[in-house]
This record gives sequence, structure tokens and C-alpha cells, in this order.
Amino acid sequence: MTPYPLHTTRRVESCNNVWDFAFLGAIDPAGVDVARVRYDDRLPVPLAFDATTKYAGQRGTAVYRRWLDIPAGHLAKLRFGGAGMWCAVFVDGCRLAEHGNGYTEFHVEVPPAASNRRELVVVTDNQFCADRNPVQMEYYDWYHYGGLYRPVWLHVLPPAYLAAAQVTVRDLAAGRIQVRVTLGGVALRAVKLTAAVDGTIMQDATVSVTDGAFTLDLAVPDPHAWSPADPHLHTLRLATADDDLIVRFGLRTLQVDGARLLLNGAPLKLKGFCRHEAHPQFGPALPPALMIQDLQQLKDMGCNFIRGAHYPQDQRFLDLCDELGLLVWEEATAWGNKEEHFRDERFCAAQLRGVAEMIAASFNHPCVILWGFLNEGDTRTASGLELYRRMTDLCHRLDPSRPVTFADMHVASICLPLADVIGFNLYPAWYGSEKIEQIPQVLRDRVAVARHATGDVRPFIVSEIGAAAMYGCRDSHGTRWSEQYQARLLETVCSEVLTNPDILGVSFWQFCDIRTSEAVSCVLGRPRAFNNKGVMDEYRRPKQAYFSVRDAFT
Ligand code: ADA
Repeated sequence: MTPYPLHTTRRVESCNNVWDFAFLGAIDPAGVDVARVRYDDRLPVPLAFDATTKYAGQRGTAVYRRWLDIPAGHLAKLRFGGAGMWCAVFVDGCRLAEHGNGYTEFHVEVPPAASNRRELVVVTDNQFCADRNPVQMEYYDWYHYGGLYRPVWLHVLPPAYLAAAQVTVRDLAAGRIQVRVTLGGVALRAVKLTAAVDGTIMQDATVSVTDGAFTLDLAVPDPHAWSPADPHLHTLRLATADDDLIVRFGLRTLQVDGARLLLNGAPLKLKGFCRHEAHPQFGPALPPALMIQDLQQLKDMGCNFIRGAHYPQDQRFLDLCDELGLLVWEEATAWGNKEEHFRDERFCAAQLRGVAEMIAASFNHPCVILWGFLNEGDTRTASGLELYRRMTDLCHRLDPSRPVTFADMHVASICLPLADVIGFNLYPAWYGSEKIEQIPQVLRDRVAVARHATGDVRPFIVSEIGAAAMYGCRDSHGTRWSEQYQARLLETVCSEVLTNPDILGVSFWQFCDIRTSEAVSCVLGRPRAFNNKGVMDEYRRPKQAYFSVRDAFT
């Protein structure tokens, strides 16, 4: 399953078959002599090296190698869906790129050479290192795998190629869109281009190029709006003499209106879950069939909303959300960061880069309705305010069409006025001493806190709430950790969220149980080294709360 954008004229090849693989242990990856690595295994990719039996639980440097067939003299590009937690890319022994942040897509241009057969080596590393990857830290509450956990594709390119096209809806009723096109390779001053929407040519002309980019204003011949109930998609094909690029988009608008978020002018109620990409057998390298099953289970529960916790989700998953009409809060990688991080320019730069990479990769997904970042950062601090402002400004600049949010947890937050949509994580009757019956009042109080902080009325999402339940623990007392307790708590939240017009929606914590790090499990109380707040266990077997949510949402 290849994610959009697609191409019909250039050669695109999946690199997801077997690679030579060597695990070198806990060494400094900078010291790897790629020419001398002895490959001791063969691994299919994508496969996180920590998800397999042999490599489970290991931290260190792992090296992948395969051969690329690129015609001599041709430019090429490698598209990496995600490489954790850091990697360096070498072609024929030349270091072409480095990338930290395992969950964002990145591209590496491969310069032409005289040979047809090129050696690709990817050195990956999942040791925690603030220099290599400041956005994934050991204390975060999920397990950080390693390796190529999302697909890699090879693109054989013409000298000047179509790098990206971003579609923005200008007029929903008239079906008018604006397309920002970026070129790569040899710099051109003008390009002859055909633009077809759903197969109908809407423009065929020479356009001038400024700084490697140009903008088109196009009409969609038979416009059909996208919505969760009717997730209709259109395609745009751009073609030059020797390249093409096919993007898929949906015609929909978003608008914040007081406490409401309007999609195509109609108010939304968001009903959903936070979801990590994880499974005991596949680690973070979920096969498409499992993504589909996850979505079927969300639909079965009556959900229309997913918060991608706490990193951008796989592009193939977002393609499926576009097709099935699920709405997504997409979020850059972070967790509970503090002042010491916000004061570290390395951390700030990596955050800004992560959000820019996320927006570049996901711009055309109609399913994405919110850009988010910095989950539960310390929003009470001046340095926090500074970084949250930089992140908000960047999101608005890169994409003025979507509202910006972040999951806050601090009643004394000074960052809330920056958010277009307020997100609050809270765990009444779980970490706190409240009773389940008090939850509705706690939620109303939190809405009041947000209004006081912003001085106005904005949409409010309960971005996390929940309770842990051990799968199979059914207890007639209905105490904490039992399936009954979790079910009762979630039921109570559902009835408040569904009836309170001041609450835009909820993304329960969480879709299914997930592995976390052992360090976290001691400090936060995580039996089995799992975060057990899923309404399903890690194999997607439903707990009682699954059915309570389904009853409430459907
Ligand atoms: C936080 C955090 C989640 C998870 C949750 C919990 O809100 O954002 O990732 O750790 O708490 O289970 O306590």
C-alpha cells in the first residue's frame, strides 16, 4: 500500500522486501565504518528491530543494507516513512543525510552516478541521545523502538521534478482550490504543466517559477464536499514533460465559531480515542491490515475522531482515515517537556523541524482537522510560552487553513491564549481522589478555567481522560483496575461530553494498551510495563469499556 502522492511517469519502487541487517549493540553510531559492517541477518522492512524475538528490548545501533537499481546518470530520491529513533543514510559509502525523530517522514536526494547499481546503507540507532534526537526521551510514557519502522520508497527522477503540491480550498461551494507546487532538482524559471482534476484537464500552460515554486488557482469540475458521513475524495494530477504527481484531497472547510468547530459550516461533536501505533508483534511497524482493523473497531464504537498520540501517524493510516471519514488531531512528537527542554535551542529547533515535517507530509489529508504539538509541556513557564508561540506561529504560517491546538494539563497555563482549540488532559477519579460521580463537574470547572485564561469562548476538547483496567479483571466490587471501574468512568464522561455544548469532544486515553518503558513503569505505576488504559488490550481484545463507549456513541 503506497501512500499518496502517487506517480505514473517516474519509477517508484518499494524497498520493503528483505534487507541485510546487523545489530551492532550499544556503540556510538557515529563510529560505524559502513564499508566494514558484517551483515548477520536478513530482515523484512518495515520491521522495528525491537519487535522481533531476537532483538526485543535491545538498544543500540543497527545497520540495514540493500542494493538500488538506479540507471546511470539519473537523479533519485528516497522517501522514508519513519526511521527510529535516529538514522544516517549512506549511498555508495557517502553520507547523504541524518535524521532524528522516528515518526516523521523525510526525503533524501541521491545524486546521479556512473553506475546502475548503488549500495544503500541505513545506520539506525535507538539509544536515547539528546544530540541525535532531542524529541524522543526515555521518560516518555511509551516504548521507543528502533529501525526502519515505516516503509522506504525509491523514486527515479528526471533532472527537474515535481516535489510537492499542497491543495487549499478557496471556495467550497464553487469548488475552487489553490495549489502550491514545489519543484526539486535542477532550478527552472518556467515549466510547461498540465493540471487535471478527476481526469479533466483544467490548465495546460507554461507557468513561471519563483524560488522553485508556483501557485495555481483551479476549479474542481464536479465539486463534492468531504465529510465524515460522506468522505468523498478528488484527485489532482500535475504533469510536466517527464514527471507527474497525483495528490488526493477533500473539499472541506474548518472554522472556529465560539465553542464550536464547524466543518463545512456544520458543528462537530468529536467522539474518539488517542491512539499509539503499537502492537506486541509488530512494534510501531503496523501492517495495513491491522490499521484497517483499528479503524473498523473505532467505527464500531461509533467514533469519528482520533488523536494521534504522541507523534504523527503513518501516512497510510491517514490515507485510510481520508477514505473512511475519521477526523484526526495530528501531533508532533513530544511528551511532558519541561523548562530545561524549552531553554535548549537544540530541543526547540528539533520541535520546529518536527512540526514542519508533519505539516509537509500531511497537508493534503482532509481527515486532519487540527495540528497539535508538545503534549503536556510545562505551559506555566516563560520559556514554554516562547516555544509554544514559535510552534503556533509556524503552524499558522505553514497552514492557515487548520486550527492549532495542544494538550495542556496545567490549570495555571499561560499558553492557552495561543490555542485556536483548547485541549485539556485530565484524570479525575483515576490519579485524583474524586469520585466518578464528580467528573461532570470537574469537566465544567476545567472549561471555566480555559475561558478565564483566554478571556473568551473557544472550542474545548477533553484531549485525554480515562482509567486503567487489566484485561479480564472483572471484580464484583468494581474497584480501580477492574474492567467495571473503567467502563463506569468512561460512561460518565460520554454522557457529559455528549450533552454539554461547551465541550467539543473527547479523545479518551486510550484506544488499546501499549508497552511503555520499564523506567516509566516503576515511577508511574504501570503493571506489565504497559499503559493499561486501553479499552482493548494490546491485541485489540475489547474490555467492558469498549461496549459502554459503543452504547454511548452509537
Ligand atoms: C498523560 C500522557 C499520556 C499517558 C497518560 C497516563 O496524559 O499524555 O501519554 O501517559 O498521561 O496514562 O497517565
